Formats: sequence, C-alpha cells, structure tokens
Amino acid sequence: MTKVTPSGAFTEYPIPSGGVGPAGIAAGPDGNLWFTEWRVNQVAKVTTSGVFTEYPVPTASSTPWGIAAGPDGNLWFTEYAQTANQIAKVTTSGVFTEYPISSANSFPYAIAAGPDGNLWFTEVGTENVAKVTTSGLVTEYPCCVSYGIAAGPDGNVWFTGSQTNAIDKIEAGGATDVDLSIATTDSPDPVNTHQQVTYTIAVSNLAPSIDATGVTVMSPLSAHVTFVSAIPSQGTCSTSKAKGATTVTCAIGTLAGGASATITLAVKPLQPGTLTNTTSVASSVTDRNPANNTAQELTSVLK
Ligand SMILES: [Ca+2]
Ligand SMILES: [Ca+2]
Repeated sequence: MTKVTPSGAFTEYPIPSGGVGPAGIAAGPDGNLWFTEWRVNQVAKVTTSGVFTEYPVPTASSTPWGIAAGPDGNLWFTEYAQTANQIAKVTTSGVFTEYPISSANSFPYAIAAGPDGNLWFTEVGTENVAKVTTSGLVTEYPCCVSYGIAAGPDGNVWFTGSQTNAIDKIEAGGATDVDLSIATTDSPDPVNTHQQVTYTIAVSNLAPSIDATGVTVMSPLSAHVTFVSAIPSQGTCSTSKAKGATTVTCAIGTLAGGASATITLAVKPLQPGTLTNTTSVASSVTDRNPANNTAQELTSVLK
C-alpha cells in the first residue's frame, strides 16, 4: 500500500498478508482507506499511519474487486468470481453481508456510490449496468460491456463502454441513453382505392430526462399510393422521389426525455390489396433499444 503526498513524496506500507493482490480502494467514512485483496479473499483497511486490519470475506474465493463507500456508512464491494456472483457490504468494524445478483455469470467489476443513494456497478459478464439499494436489492439494466463507473455531477452515473469506444451514462432513475420509439395507426382500415388513408405516427423518447437531438422520421411510401400530405406536430416534413417511389422525411428536431411528437401522414392507395406502411425513427444520439425504432402498419385496400 502506497501513499503519495500532493507534492509527490511516496511512502510504502507493507500489507501483513503476502501476495494479496490489492485491487480497488476507497476512502471509508471511518477515516481509514479500505481496499480489496482479491487473491486472498479479504477486504482490508489501513489507517493513514499505515496500520492494517484484514477481514476474510464469508464466501470462499469470491475475488473481491471494486469497492466504494456507501451512503449508509458501510463499504460496498463486488465479488467478481463466477462462483460468487454477489455484491457485498462490510461495516467499518468488519461485519459482512452478501447479496446475490440475479443474472448468472455477471462478473461484477467496478462500483460507485450513485447520486440516488444506491450503489451502481458494472457487470462485465452480462453487459449490464446495475444498482443495489443499501438494503441489498439489485436491479440490472442491459447496456454494454463496461468497466469503470462514477457518479457525475449531473445526477447521472457515467461508465466506460469498452466495446463501443464510448462513454455512456445512465440516469440514476434507470434508463441508459435515449430510447426513441415509434408507433403507427391507420384510419380508415379497410379503405377503398383512391380514398384517403391517414396514418398517425407517434414518436416518443422513453428516457425520463435525456434529450434526443436530431430526431428524424423516414417513411418510404409504397409505389402503389399517391402522397397527400405529411404534417408534423413539430419540425418539418418533406418528400423526395427516387425511381417513382416517394419517401417522406420529417426533421423533428429535439425530443426531450419523456416527450412525444406526432406526424399525420395521408396517402391515397392506387390498387386493391394489403398496403404496408413502414416508418422508422433515428436521431443523432445513441438509442439503447433500436428494436422499437421501426413501426409497420397494414391496411386492407378494397376495390
Ligand atoms: Ca428505441
Ligand atoms: Ca391497419
């Protein structure tokens, strides 16, 4: 264990157990530094004058890794081993409580105290970011392979996405990045040829408080319809033609977290059969769930 003064003077303190594999470290509420010893399955504290106390973790070979001071006055740490798969807390007097993580093979790694009073941690194995309440209830959020995690000054928890080459953030409330969704309804259905069918296209940002910027909605129309109009509740819509087929593109602009916009699109079908409308939404920011970014609506066209 080593300390360094702000001017760069180092002092090293030998750890009583040999070959401990010191990993994470955090300042404890008791004025000591707390750290994990993954090789020997212990959590330890060291006073600022270099006196060590080591505590064995109850679960054998748990690989204690990341550690953070919780708002409850305890130290919280990850048990990275596949066989452990737990989050644990230790009181400043060395009493442990361990909590299971529902997903198997989660490999919990880094941990940080969130702005919401929970502890947040990364799961390298499941590609989740998760939180644990101070009473031990774990909630996991699908995300990405991530390692480092820290509370931001903006009320979000920030973490490194190692495979996306990006920094991501998660709202302390739960949602990662924005989640735009789109849904389309038609009226009337069925409709006669050369009669107007109107689509109501609703675009929503399901993230509670993260803005989606540069929101764009695209609807390539069937070659078997005549375009009538496209009216957005915000922004502008335009049409372009390629090989006789019309595409409607609407620049919606910014959709704040929790906000929605509507596009009313009218067309007239030219021939009987099943008319398919496919509309999709995109934006300038990462969408955590691309599966709901496209909507399809079928309309029966009579003669
Ligand atoms: Ca989405
Ligand atoms: Ca329909």
